[in-house]
Amino acid sequence: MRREKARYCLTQMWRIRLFEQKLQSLYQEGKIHGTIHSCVGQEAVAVGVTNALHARDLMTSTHRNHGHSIAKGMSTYGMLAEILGKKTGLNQGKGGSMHLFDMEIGALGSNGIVGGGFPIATGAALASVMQKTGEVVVCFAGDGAVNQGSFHEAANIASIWHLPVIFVVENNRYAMSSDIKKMVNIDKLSKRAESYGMKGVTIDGNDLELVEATLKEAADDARKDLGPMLVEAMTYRQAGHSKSDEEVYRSKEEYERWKRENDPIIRFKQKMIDEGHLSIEEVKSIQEEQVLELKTVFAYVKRDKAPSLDVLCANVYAGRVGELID
Ligand SMILES: Cc1ncc(C[n+]2csc(CCOP(=O)(O)OP(=O)(O)O)c2C)c(N)n1
Ligand SMILES: [Mg+2]
Repeated sequence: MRREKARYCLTQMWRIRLFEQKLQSLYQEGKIHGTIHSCVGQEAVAVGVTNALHARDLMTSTHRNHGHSIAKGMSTYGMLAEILGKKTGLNQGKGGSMHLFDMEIGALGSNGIVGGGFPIATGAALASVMQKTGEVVVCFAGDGAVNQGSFHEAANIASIWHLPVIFVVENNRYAMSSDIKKMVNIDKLSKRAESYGMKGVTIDGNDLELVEATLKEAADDARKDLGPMLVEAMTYRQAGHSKSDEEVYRSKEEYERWKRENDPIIRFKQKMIDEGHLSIEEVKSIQEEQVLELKTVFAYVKRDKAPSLDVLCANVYAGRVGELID
């Protein structure tokens, strides 16, 4: 891995983690309405996947969407403003955390409906084929989402029509408080791919380089009309499910072990140092740069105003028929 690439990957992972940590404290201060879902511990999936995509490729995200969005290139300013309900937000502050959308960077939207991204991503892949754009679509989903009917319908149609969609299932072991071991009777979720006649693989999702290499192959195949793929990325969420989670469903030991032995940032920076791509000083300064960047972003966002009543009501309520035609 070249030095610049190593810098980029670590920068992106820190950008995501610090963003999530900032949200956590803003939430505790009562400054965020609605809810948020932290992806701390899952950063390597977001960065590895999006590294393998072309800028024009598309993605759909989930309720745990901040990492995917930042990694794909969404502005942290626009995101933070959106989450804090400011008119400078990506959706003028009307959508909040679970409705981050930015067509400029191919982000077709996050989704508060578990499994809601499958049909959207599959439809976008069909559009890509029909319009011959060459775009590949990544559909992020959680382990809980593959038990939804939408997964099975999308997987089947994507396979029979050879659509360029890659289903990236982030298996963080839990769907809210439900342990994956109690929710499915197979050892690997990627096994489900076979029953739809598509390729499926389970990988270590906290190994950024492996995630990127796997996705690169999947995207190359999709571009060659070789059809969709299911990639199960094993990972772990280090935070609670959302903001009200007593975490009685997992042990402290399990959590501590993942944090200590399998944190994607610690693993990546250690590997880069060991392989001589980055020095200890560089690794430190990357983190410091990101602390400063986020501080600056927040300082500006904080001063922004909430949307006016007119803006708040626009595109929310349907007008009278006459108004709509006008
Ligand atoms: C259709 C639907 N059912 C239930 C919910 C409530 N819900 C929100 S997140 C979640 C768990 C999702 O788990 P998973 O897919 O593993 O994603 P993770 O939260 O672990 O990232 C549930 C059940 C929902 N939002 N939508
Ligand atoms: Mg999960």
